[in-house]
Amino acid sequence: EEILSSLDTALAEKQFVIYIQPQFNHATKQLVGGEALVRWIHPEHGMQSPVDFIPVFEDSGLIPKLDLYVFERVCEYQRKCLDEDSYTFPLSFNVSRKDLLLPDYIDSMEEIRKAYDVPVEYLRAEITESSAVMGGSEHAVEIINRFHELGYMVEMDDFGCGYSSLNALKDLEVDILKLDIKFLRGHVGGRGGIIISSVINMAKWLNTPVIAEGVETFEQADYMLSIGCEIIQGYCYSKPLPADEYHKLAVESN
Ligand code: G
Ligand code: G
Ligand code: MN
Ligand code: NA
Repeated sequence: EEILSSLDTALAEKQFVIYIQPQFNHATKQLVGGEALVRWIHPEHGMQSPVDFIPVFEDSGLIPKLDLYVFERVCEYQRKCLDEDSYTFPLSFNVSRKDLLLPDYIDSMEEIRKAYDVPVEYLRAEITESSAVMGGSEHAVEIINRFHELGYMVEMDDFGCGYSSLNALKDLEVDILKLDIKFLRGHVGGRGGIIISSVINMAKWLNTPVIAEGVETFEQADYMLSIGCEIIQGYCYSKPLPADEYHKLAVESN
């Protein structure tokens, strides 16, 4: 397609930027970190959503290139914080299943991280439960071990949205669960509430902190806090922000 040939150009011309969605501790109202989310500022078509273009990058085999570009922007931003500020919050970045099928993907990440001299504790890899399972759980275990050897925390993204969340959780020793609460659809009670509080309990037994994603109202945030989940990422606090706006927020909240 036309879009395909333009992907390489777009990367070369740096038409991609990172937005950062802040994460808050709802008990203290403090900002505690954020997730980097890519945006494509297309010269003719304007801002494109990753929902539309990530699948195209995955199908065309260009996704590792894009994800490494995003990872580099994250390292660059963290370097800036480390230089300018007395504190730096950890940032999560997304890793595609296709990235992890490349044997040297993590080596390439490490080259970038070292070039920017960012300590590994400021960087957290998000993998989705579906990507973990679809690559084969043995492979996923290897990947997670590799990240752990290097000192990265690994987050399981979109937990609860796939077909085999529990299976993935059984096999994969991730450090943080990102629980998408979108399926509550506005109200906090009912079957959805029972399922969510059970997941929070299970995560406690597994000693795995949970970040609630897709939290749209403070009623939902209060509910999550009441069942033991403090960390909130969602529209109730903030949409994903341009990096400089996120930075202002981070500086203010410290
Ligand atoms: O806001 P949001 O629309 O940003 O993101 C939509 C989807 O695109 C999410 O599932 C998210 O995980 C994915 N996504 C966002 N940024 C990236 C990225 O840099 N790399 C990959 N692989 N996926 C991303
Ligand atoms: O990587 P992941 O699929 O988790 O990306 C997060 C996605 O969720 C992004 O598309 C982001 O814009 C979106 N998102 C973040 N907060 C909210 C929210 O409160 N409600 C909804 N509906 N989507 C959200
Ligand atoms: Mn994510
Ligand atoms: Na998610």
